[in-house]
Amino acid sequence: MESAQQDSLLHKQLFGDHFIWGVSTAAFQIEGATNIDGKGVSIWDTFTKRKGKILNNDNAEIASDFYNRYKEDIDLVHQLNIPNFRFSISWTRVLPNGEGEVNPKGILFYNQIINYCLEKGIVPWITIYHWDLPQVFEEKGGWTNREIINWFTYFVQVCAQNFGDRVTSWIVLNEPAVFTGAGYFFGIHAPGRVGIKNYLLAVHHAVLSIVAGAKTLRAILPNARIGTTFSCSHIEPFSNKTRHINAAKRVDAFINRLFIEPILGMGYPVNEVPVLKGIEKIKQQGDEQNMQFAFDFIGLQNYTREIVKCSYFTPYVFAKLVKAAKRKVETTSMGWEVYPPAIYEVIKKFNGYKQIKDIYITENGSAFDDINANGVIDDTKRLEFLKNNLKQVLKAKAEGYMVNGYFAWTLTDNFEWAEGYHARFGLIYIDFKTLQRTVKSSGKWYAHFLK
Ligand code: GCO
Repeated sequence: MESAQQDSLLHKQLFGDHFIWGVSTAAFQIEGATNIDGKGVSIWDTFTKRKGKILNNDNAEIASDFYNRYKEDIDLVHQLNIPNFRFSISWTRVLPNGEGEVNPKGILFYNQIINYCLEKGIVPWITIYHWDLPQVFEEKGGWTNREIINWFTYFVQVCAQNFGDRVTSWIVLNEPAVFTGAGYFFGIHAPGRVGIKNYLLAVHHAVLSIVAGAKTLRAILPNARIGTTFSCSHIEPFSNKTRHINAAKRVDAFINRLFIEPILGMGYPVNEVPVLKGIEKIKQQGDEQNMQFAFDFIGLQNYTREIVKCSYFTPYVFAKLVKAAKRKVETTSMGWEVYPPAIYEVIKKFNGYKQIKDIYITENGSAFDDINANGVIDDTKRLEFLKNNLKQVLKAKAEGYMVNGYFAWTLTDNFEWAEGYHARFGLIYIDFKTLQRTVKSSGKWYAHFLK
């Protein structure tokens, strides 16, 4: 396509030779095959069976059928000139009971993915945990049970021992703010639990597990590059009234600072969010040392910005988000504002933490209602989103901020959690009836850009 050539301000070379380009995926969203070849049940298998939890009551039993079509999809990664492929390991596919015996067919599946990537010259990046906790553990409290640290450490060990001879890039877990907040406080994601007590326990155990997992990887694979990923949104107050500014600070603490700061040795942001003092009661002796790790890189995942208003009716945070629809701004089909400068702002913000050694954007993307016109998917909005976000990443880089990688979310349309199949994020279109794949204009552009 000529558009990439014409866009002289956006050229791959401008990012430098060492910039890491990739695409990200997650096991539960793509694999399907939820109960074959010995796979055990995860909290998402259970949650998707509950009526009314997922839009249109969609489930992920087939998803994009990556389990059966991984070769075709990795061929597409190759065809799109994408050098790095990020995927996650389904815990219950490799450990059907969460712990104990491994499932050889599960190990084989991920070995096949890794080997096929390497055969195609693609670097595999493993996310160990992308939200699909074994249901057996949820029955014992899941992330609210401190035992999770041991369960998770064992899972990390199994992954490191089985895949670490060929995989050097590791992400311990994905977006703790989302799986604790949506899963244990709001109940809109699996396991669907609510309440501040569950939430604070889940948060603290997630921090300890991230660090325990990272230390385990380091011990088994001393040469691995170890990172972990955080969701982050650019936060702005509704107006410059003090109460809105303070509300924005509180939301920022919850959304952006809650996990990175303890891991960097700064503790929880209790000044802005006093309810986090509740974690003090949960903490045990020695936890302080076990909350910190010097990650080789931090993965930032950004999609939008949030505008925050003070609200005394919302407990704990005393703030609410002003929906993009109300603000009459352009939105994606997730209802999120299209606001590319957000990615620049989060890069800048995280550059403020001097202890961070390296920063990659490990997810960024957009969902729009694509139209398949006889096999042509002209997703102009997604293409513009991609280009405009890359321009902002480049701007950050040009201004001297550390950012050395970009992974698009995501390869193919997939199962978007509570949104089911309604939200299409892929560079590649999937007809969910035939499972046929068609590269969208955005995918063609990315391929050309990466050439
Ligand atoms: C996340 C997850 C992805 C989502 C994506 C779009 O960031 O929430 O990592 O699984 O699909 O972000 O919502």
